[in-house]
Order: sequence, then structure tokens, then C-alpha cells
Amino acid sequence: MPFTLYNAPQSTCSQRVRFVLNAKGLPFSEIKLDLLAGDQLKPDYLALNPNGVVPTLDHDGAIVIDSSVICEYLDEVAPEPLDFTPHDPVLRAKMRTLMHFIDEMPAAAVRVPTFNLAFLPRFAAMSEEEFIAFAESKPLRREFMLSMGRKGFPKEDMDAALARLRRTYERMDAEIEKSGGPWLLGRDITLADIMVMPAIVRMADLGRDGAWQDLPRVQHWYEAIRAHPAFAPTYYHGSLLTERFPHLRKAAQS
Ligand SMILES: N[C@@H](CCC(=O)N[C@@H](CS)C(=O)NCC(=O)O)C(=O)O
Repeated sequence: MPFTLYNAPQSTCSQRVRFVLNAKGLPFSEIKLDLLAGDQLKPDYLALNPNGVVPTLDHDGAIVIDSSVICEYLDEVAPEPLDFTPHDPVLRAKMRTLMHFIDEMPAAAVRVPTFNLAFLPRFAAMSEEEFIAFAESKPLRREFMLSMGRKGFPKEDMDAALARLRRTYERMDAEIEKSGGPWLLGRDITLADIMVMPAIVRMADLGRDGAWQDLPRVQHWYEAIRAHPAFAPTYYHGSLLTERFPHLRKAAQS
């Protein structure tokens, strides 16, 4: 099997890559890292991915990191039977513009509710010294972790993250309206749809899907991506936070 994916079931960035691999029917072996235990910070893994984050793709010994780069790479090396990159350069540029927007806005914002609602109990159980040592061992997310602290992000940060997510739903709505849908760029699903998917699924998993109920185009998009044949194998059991953290199930239902 030429593809090995180092990833984590619940990691939103990993879900993007699993979706592309599954949609293309590319067999891959999965190495699952326990992010809360710090597997991503071990020297052997850092030698592959110096950012200390998942996912990492090993394609016959070629190492590719960063989920959006991996997805573009897969589209280049395996364009058949299906590719997610428009052939028209103008549409391709639009797709990349959206991909940049998605990485800067929802992909970053979704970490705040994720950490505050799901991961905090794990950090609250650490001593202050253990927490600081854990945060400082992270090449990419050191400052993010330190600004969160063991008590979580303050309400202003949570509100700001939710506002950025709301602006994302509105942007999606506007793009679908402009393109005629059902996908962000029109008739065909592209990498832009796959890049934003995990943030939207995460917010639904956290019980926040009410935030786009007034935007039927976004709701329709959400139903369409959930119905895609690659969705179920990507979100195997354990990929949702509510499947992993029982305390969230009650919160999401309330
Ligand atoms: N830009 C990177 C970000 C990767 C990333 O943030 N991965 C998260 C999971 S979604 C991670 O590994 N976090 C571990 C940590 O923060 O220590 C990508 O898209 O691959």
C-alpha cells in the first residue's frame, strides 16, 4: 500500500485527507496518534513533521505535510477517477482563495470551542507545571495553548471564535448563491468544500448546528456533504468528539 497516513480520528485536519483518500478510492494504511498523550511531539514523528501536528502523508517514502497541501498533492498524483481541482484557472484561483479563507477563519476559530468544550478536562487534571511543559513542547501551538491556560479561553475569545464561524457560514451562503450550488463553486465538489467540511461537522458535533439554520443553502450543503460516499468511511466511529467524550453528548443535547 503506497499511502500511509499519520493522523488522529477526531482531528479535523486529518478528516480532510481521509475524505480525499476515500473519495478517490485510494487504499491507505492509517497510523493513529493520540494527540492528548503527545504522540505528535515524539522525536520520531517530529522528524517527519517538524510542526508536531497531524496529518502527515507518507507516499512511498515521500513525506507530505499540511492537510491542504496533502489534498492538493493527492489531486495531482491521483487525478483519476475523480479530482477536486477545477481545470479552469479562474475557478481554480477561486478555489484556492476560499482555501486560504478557510484556513485563516473557520479552521483556526474552531479550535477555541473544541479546546474549551472537549479537551479542557484533560488539561485541568494536569498540574500547572505539567501543563506549561506540555504547552512549551509544541512547535506550532505553544502560544495558543499558553493563552488558553488550564482554565480555558475567556468568554470574549469564545464569542469572537463563534462570530468568526458565523461569518464563515454567511460567506458559504454567499458563495453558494453566486455559484448556483449545490457546492461552494457550483455543480462540482472541490477541495474548498472538503477543507471547510470538518469545521462545520465539528460545530454540529458540539451541538451548534442551530447557528446556520437560517441559511438553507448552507444546510443543504451540509446534507449533501454528509450524503457523499466518502463521508461515512471518513467519519468512522471515534471521529466525532461526542463519541469520544461522554460529557459532551449531554452538553450537545442540552
Ligand atoms: N495547518 C496544519 C494544521 C494541523 C493541525 O493543527 N493539526 C492538529 C489536529 S487538527 C494537531 O495535530 N494538533 C496537535 C497539537 O496541537 O499538539 C494542517 O492543516 O495540517
